Amino acid sequence: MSEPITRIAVIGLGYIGLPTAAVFASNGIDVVGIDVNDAAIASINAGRPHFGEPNLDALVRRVVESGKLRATATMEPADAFIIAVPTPITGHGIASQPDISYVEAAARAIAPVLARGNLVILESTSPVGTTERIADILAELRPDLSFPATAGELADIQLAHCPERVLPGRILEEVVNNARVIGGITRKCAQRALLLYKIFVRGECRLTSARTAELAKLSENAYRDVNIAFANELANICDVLDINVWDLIRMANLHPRVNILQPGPGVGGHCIAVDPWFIVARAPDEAKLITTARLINDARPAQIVGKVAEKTGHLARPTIACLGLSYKRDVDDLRESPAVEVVRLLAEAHFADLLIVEPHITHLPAALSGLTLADFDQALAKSDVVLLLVDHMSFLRVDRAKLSGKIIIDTRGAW
Ligand code: SAJ
Repeated sequence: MSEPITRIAVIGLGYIGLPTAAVFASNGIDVVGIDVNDAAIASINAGRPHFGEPNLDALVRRVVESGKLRATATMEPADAFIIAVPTPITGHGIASQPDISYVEAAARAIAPVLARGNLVILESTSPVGTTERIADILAELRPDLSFPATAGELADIQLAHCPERVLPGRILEEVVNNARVIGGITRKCAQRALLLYKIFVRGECRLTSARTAELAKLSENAYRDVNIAFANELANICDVLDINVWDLIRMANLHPRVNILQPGPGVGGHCIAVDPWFIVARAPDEAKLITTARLINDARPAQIVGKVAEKTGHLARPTIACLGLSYKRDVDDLRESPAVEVVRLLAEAHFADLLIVEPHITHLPAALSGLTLADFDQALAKSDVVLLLVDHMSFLRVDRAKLSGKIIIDTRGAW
């Protein structure tokens, strides 16, 4: 028997939780979103997302006005619980360790309201074994209910890992159309989760085990990290051999089975720069290539700063227009952004005056406090050096005449 799902609680109303909650709500499900951030709750209940993502504003406004989506700080009973909280890392570089404390806290918060027939889904990208860890926490706190580890297919509570795969900037489109991996602790758990996602997912849904789903998600991002590291390594090789790396890659990619990615100032965002460490933490001796790729990508910001110093060494104290802070094109997200790290290292090196241009933000992050956020035109007018860190469309459309006579350092190969 499987109870119909008419009411869902989404725990964590961030980049994944809020769009997911809003899409379920727009498909007629009663959704309550739970978050610890009072400002986010107030903003969502007023019909406004607390971060920028194309088309999310209109959707959130519509589902909040229709009463289908509501945000609160207190857990409520539901048929299904979807956990979409952050899973950061603690420590740095090779010492990075996954921090699943927010997932564990969500499990503890769900426990008191859990009821027979409920489905618990982990969407957060997590180290292998985290879905089972949630089941263990719930089982310990609710000895009156049965769980898959002991009751198998007959368990009162079903648990599954259904990792999100959406690309920031295209979330609403991808959340519906991308294929999904649905990993159940038992087959029945996966089948129950499939019924839930079928409410809105149009992409193919594949059922597997929770552990396979956990590693599949991590592998997708590690695959991209390794491929970007390859491009960045080529950039380093081209530097010593005096070859234009972007030209090189265009040539190599003419081969029908070669598709080299783009070098840049490093890899940012809350996913690709973080997730590979979850694999390394669980299998450090085996994950050699994944570890090396992370280290190559993490070394990029310092290499870019070295390049800037080299190209401006003849100037007494240059003024550098640093274009872009976000982790990639046309988003306002600064998390793990290599551009922020480049600017921070430049400031620390004290050899230049910096004018920072980031059209998607109104104030600088704490890591850059004391520096100047400037308007694009002003920064161009006042600078000797233009350092392109993010290939925002507005930067690519610049009037080339405004760049003439300046030292251009293009870390994205965009100009
Ligand atoms: N980057 C390069 N060179 C490239 C491509 C990207 O330097 O050729 C850099 C970007 O500038 C950025 C970083 O890599 O700093 C990551 O950007 P991205 O667009 O590759 O990926 P994310 O982090 O925005 O989203 C990824 C996606 N994963 C994959 O493409 C395998 C997305 O589908 C996942 O849902 C998301 O991670 C996530 O949540 O895990």
